[in-house]
Amino acid sequence: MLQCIIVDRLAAVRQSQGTARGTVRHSAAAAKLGSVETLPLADEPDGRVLELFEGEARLWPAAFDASEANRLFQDLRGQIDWREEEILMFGRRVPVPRRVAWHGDPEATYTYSGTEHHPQPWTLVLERVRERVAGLAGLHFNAVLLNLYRDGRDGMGWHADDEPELGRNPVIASVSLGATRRFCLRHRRRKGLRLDVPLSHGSVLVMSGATQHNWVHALPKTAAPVGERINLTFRRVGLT
Ligand SMILES: O=C(O)CCC(=O)C(=O)O
Ligand SMILES: [Mn+2]
Repeated sequence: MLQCIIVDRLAAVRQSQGTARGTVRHSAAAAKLGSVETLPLADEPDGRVLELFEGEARLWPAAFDASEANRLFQDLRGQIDWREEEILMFGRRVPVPRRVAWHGDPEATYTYSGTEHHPQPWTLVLERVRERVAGLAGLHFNAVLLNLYRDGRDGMGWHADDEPELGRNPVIASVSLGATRRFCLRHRRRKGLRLDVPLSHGSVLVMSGATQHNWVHALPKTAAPVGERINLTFRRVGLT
């Protein structure tokens, strides 16, 4: 079973009537802090809608079956040139707690964390994953950012994928492989409005609509023993 952990006074409740099956929506109904919503694991053809207040996201918990996801993990772990990266923080360059890679079409140059990234070419494996993700999201992606979280000491802080080259209301398709980690979403202005989604091996999460403008997201570090995780976020750079 898939569990969405609700960390808010407002509930994210399963819609029982009048909306598509599998929809999770923030409602004004009172709910206990930390209440847990359990959803059946089976994928809907159109994914599970996480109907965010002023945002949109869709989740396919098992878009890639276990054997396919295992193979992808092994191929990417071994084939990608995982790099250390530094960001500028208070005038000092500090290493980010993860390994990264940027692949895409030649023109998909992307600036984030104060650094311009020129893409590595697509590999066969990345092209295969891109094709699958394009089918789910109904969009063509021209670049992908890869993150390797080696253990619970690796993570990513609060941010939005809202760089100017991604355009207005960017669609971000995120593929997770390896250890399940908690992906947190928080509304920018209503800070109590939060949704935690465990992203498991073979899952695909597509964020769209105004999500990047109104919400931030993070992958918190954890003291729990966790194995390696690879995340791929497919993006549309300069395509409007
Ligand atoms: O690892 C994740 O699930 C999140 C990655 C992410 O937010 C990013 O690459 O911008
Ligand atoms: Mn992000």
